[in-house]
Amino acid sequence: MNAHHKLLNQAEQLVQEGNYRSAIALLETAGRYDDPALAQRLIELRIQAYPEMEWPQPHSNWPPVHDNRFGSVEGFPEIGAGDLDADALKAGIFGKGGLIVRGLMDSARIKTMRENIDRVLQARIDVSQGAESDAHTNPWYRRCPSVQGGPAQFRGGERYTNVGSVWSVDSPPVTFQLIEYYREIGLPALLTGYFGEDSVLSVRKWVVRCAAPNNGASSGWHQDGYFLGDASSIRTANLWIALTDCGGDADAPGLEIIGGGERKIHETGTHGSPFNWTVGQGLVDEIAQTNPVQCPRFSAGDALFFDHFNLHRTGFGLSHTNNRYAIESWFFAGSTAPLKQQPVVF
Ligand SMILES: O=C(O)CCC(=O)C(=O)O
Ligand SMILES: [Fe+2]
Repeated sequence: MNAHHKLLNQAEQLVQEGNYRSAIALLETAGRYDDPALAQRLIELRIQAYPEMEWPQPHSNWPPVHDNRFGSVEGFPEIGAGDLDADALKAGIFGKGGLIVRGLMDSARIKTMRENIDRVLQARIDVSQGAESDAHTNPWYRRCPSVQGGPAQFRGGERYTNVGSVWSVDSPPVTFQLIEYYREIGLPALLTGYFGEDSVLSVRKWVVRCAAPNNGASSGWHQDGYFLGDASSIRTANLWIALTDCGGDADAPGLEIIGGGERKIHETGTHGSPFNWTVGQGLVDEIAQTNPVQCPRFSAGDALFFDHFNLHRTGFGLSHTNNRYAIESWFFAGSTAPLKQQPVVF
């Protein structure tokens, strides 16, 4: 038996014993992103684990108290990656609607992730054109059986291009590397401190993206809380990481985003809104009178944390020339993770 099968068998044994956490930890620590069968099995386990595991009841210290350290800051507060901790995150999200963390991803990772996104988008094109979606021939785009539904058409569907969004879980090597990165920067412990319990990712709200300049075609203003689940009960933190210089005066679209930390879901589908889930420009203009729209300048590797009450859209531009790569990772407190997003244990 080769070492690889041995690992998978050991993981299987742990699953039989009901010990998903250990099975996941085993494959994660002893496995590699470029072992396609292992990376896929790991995603299966991460999805299957959530309903099988015990999660606490939501605790009552929510919204959490915070020290309001950014009280006098105009716009989104900013910190360096070395200063990121749960208290800063609470003060950023609950005090100001978000927190910018400069230099969260190092340049080697940024380069790898951008190359990964190119590979994934290309693999999706290949698969949609009938190429074998076999583990070994096309490991970069491969949907696991536990992943339900979604925008991806595997054959004969939409025409895919080298820009667009892909669920991270549709690329097992990317999922492996992203979780490795989260561990490297201490994110699991940080989020446990933030939520007061362990958190999970999800199939549907964990996205890698290459966004083309929209140059005149606006994307929708939205609050993710409108469609994620019951906004008043879920507890979330989105880690959005720029992999390209963008926003502000950069040549690629960033995010347009309202700060202030108001905890309310705004009316959608009115005030000239193009979709039933988007907030119309007229209403955004009203809200912007008290909380102006911001378009922070990000360098590749900078990150922004915000949650499901934040109102934002992909940056609108008229003269952008560059594609923008980014990673969007929504984390949910395990006790309130919405099942329809398909929680992913990490
Ligand atoms: O990357 C983008 O342009 C959109 C991101 C977004 O809507 C989100 O992270 O919730
Ligand atoms: Fe969003």
